[in-house]
Amino acid sequence: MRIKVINPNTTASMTAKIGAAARAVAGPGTEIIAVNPECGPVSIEGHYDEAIAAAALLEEIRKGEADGVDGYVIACFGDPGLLAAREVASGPVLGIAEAAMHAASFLATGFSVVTTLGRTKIIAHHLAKSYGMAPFCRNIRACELEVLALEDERSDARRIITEECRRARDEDEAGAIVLGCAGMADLAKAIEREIGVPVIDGVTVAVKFVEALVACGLATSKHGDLAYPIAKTFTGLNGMSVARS
Ligand code: 2AL
Repeated sequence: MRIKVINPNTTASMTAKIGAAARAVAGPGTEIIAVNPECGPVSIEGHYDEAIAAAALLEEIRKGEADGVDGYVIACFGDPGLLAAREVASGPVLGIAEAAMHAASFLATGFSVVTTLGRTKIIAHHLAKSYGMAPFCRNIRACELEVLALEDERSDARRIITEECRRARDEDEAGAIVLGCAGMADLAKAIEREIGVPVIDGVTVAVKFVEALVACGLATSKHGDLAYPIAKTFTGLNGMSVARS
């Protein structure tokens, strides 16, 4: 099967890291197509970034449909454009926040999210509530690290994130940690070894959940609100249409 993993920011080094994490867990029959859009923010750190990035992400879903992709992962912790992506896609679409939070709820009675900038905490909070994960979510913590610091080897990101995860374990009594950025995908196992509780990177668990759903022959419901978008003209957006033949 083919799973398209979309990093909705335009930073290619982060896409490569996300693709490597996805391939490390993908089954032998699974091809991972890791992409980022050409247009949009270099990092997603707020509602505005998410709104702009979502349009380009949906274009990647449209292309994936034309290419016969079986399922998708939205590799940004705000899960931008998730429900719109499900309207466009026939196969399953999972966001990394929803995948990671659900995985954490299977492994512990409570988890804390450790994310980048404080201003993104409200996004994770809203997601936990809308996914029904609030009862499991002990806390949402920020490291005050910009997303692109995760791409800079000179930043002290790994140490700072590890220490915040350790505080989450001890101060929140979190049985598991959910990493709050796709750019942290390469850190999960090292942090887990250091602090001794499950540390969940959403990219890897989302890939395995999509794989499982496709293997079970399950696809996105086209009954009701997730039906394909209504074919219509999008004024000023050349060639944009989701009409299916
Ligand atoms: C993210 C993420 O996963 N990718 C990105 O650009 N921003 N989320 C976050 N909370 O920093």
